[in-house]
Amino acid sequence: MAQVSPSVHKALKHQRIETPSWGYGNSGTRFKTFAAPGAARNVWEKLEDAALIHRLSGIAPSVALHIPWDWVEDWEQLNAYAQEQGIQIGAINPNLFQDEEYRLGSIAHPDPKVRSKAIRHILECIEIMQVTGSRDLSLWFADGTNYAGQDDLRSRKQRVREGLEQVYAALPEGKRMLLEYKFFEPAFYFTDVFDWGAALLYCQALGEKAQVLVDLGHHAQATNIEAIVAFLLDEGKLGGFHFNARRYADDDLIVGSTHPFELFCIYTELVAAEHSSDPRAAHTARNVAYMIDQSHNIEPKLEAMLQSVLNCQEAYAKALLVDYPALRQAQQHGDVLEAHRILLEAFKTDVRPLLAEVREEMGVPPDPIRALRQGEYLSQRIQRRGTPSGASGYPT
Ligand code: AOS
Ligand code: ZN
Ligand code: ZN
Ligand code: ZN
Repeated sequence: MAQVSPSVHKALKHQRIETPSWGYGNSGTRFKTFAAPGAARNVWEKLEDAALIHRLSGIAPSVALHIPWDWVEDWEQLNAYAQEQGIQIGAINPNLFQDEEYRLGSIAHPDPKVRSKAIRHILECIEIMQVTGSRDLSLWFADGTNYAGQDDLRSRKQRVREGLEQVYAALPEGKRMLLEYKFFEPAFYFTDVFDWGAALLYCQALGEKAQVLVDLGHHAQATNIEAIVAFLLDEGKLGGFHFNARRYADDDLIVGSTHPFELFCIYTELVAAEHSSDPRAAHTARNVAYMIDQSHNIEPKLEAMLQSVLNCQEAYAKALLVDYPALRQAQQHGDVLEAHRILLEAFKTDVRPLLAEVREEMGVPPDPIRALRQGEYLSQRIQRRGTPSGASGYPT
């Protein structure tokens, strides 16, 4: 491989990927959750696992929490524990879908009492963010309807808007709310925040502290996600990602496992924006929250999470190798295939030796997967934690 500029090394050392607490515990599909030996049983163990992924990769220093799955009485204590482990608590995700009352939705529910309950829970999450020092409130609403006529769509839109306004008003300076869209599931006829355009409109109406969150699994087949990323960057409205892989629907599998070229193209948009002369796009790109949102059912949890972090690292490394000035020139000249080849050149580069070098410079194992497999990490966890039971998701 040709000499790589020191700025590429520097950028790779500064890359950050946040892992999700829910990826360390037993989770599965609606059919079955298989029990994983040694899986984390509570939030303390999830933090311990997130810290291990950071020690092995060097680029995963924070973990997103989901409330109330990760509820504790004393948030100061949890925060101190995270710091002791060498990580930080990242985005806070309220749960607006698991309670009985949410059968018809949360902030879009026809009953104002249910809407208030949902808002109270989100406000409680903002309080938690104050203690944990989290910057981002990560909002995903399962709200939607299953049948045409079930509810009035314009009224629902207005309820969502009102609810988001209340949340926005309670958001302290320096904090952000990231609004995640999803085109279907669990609702199958209509979803209230159904695409990036709807999310963008809500965020634009709210103000600067509201930005869009792009979950790679939340798009219809063949949607050009990198184009959405470019558009949102240019509008100053890309707040963050939920990385995962999708072939069919919201598969939540290891990011980069199905469409590595798509992940690379997404990263090229981000790298280009970071270095762009447009201050808004550059500022937006530098503040993007890179988060993983995966739920592994048959894979060993730690290895699946580590692999995901490393796949993001590989995609980013390749995006950094793109010859952007040459690319712009080819674009300017209308040289269709030269422009395309410039991207492919970087995509086809084997960056593994470069990454091994960078990791040595960072003091982490050059081959983190091998280090995880050879270390006693999993066997120690199995000894200590046993096999926390999985659950059948499907009534039998
Ligand atoms: C659901 O499909 C969304 O991707 C959510 O972001 C997420 O999976 C859930 O809220 C876990 O916190
Ligand atoms: Zn079926
Ligand atoms: Zn998500
Ligand atoms: Zn999802």
